[in-house]
Amino acid sequence: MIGNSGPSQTTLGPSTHRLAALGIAALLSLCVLPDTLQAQATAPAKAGAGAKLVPIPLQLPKPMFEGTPQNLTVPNLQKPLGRPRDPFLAPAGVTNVAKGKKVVSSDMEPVIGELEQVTDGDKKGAEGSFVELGPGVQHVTVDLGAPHEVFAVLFWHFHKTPRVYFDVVVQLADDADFKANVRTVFNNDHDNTSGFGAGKDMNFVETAEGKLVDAKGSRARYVRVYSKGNNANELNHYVEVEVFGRPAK
Ligand SMILES: [Ca+2]
Ligand SMILES: [Ca+2]
Repeated sequence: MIGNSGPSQTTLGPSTHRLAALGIAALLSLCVLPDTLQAQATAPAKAGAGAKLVPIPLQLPKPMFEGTPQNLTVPNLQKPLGRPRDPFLAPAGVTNVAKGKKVVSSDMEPVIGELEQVTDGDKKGAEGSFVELGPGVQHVTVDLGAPHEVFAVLFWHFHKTPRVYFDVVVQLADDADFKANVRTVFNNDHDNTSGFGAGKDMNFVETAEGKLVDAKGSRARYVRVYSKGNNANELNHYVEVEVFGRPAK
């Protein structure tokens, strides 16, 4: 692409000019390199050699507020990126396999809403688009119906106003009881108050982009997201959980 960078090259006669042009092309390709490395860094580990990686097909809801406020007194809080998140790459054909799938929870009788809303595709931040679960440690668990290769888990707790949900833990498992082959792919419970071990991930502010967790192509049928209240109250809210994957071979 850079080698054929426009009509100026066709007018170059003497070889010195051509060498100068090649030098510039080399410099330009060096400039491009960090982006390439970044894209590789976000690529799932188990994509397979030579697999074509493309951005997963995200459909984000409308933002409910501008920017990210700086006055949240939450420790270990991730700095806002200040721009849209980088595309997340996965093999072509990977889709949200959680849409419409069955959801169970530690609170089977939500305070507000129904558990079906967790996978109904409605990701709006407004009232009426979230499920409210009771206080303390709660989870929602999506049954994908069959084993899948899971590349990313994307979820929104609540994004009407800037909020931080605590002790967010994301797990994958082979069985509904989370006893077989349980893998933790995200954990920001630093002091282990939820009892899954001390997590090293950072707290984050909810936005319309949702929180995207790299699941690295892990094979699983069940996806569980825990939380333990938020900086505004002790309750737990879920707008949507999406799982980007494909049926396991
Ligand atoms: Ca929903
Ligand atoms: Ca904690």
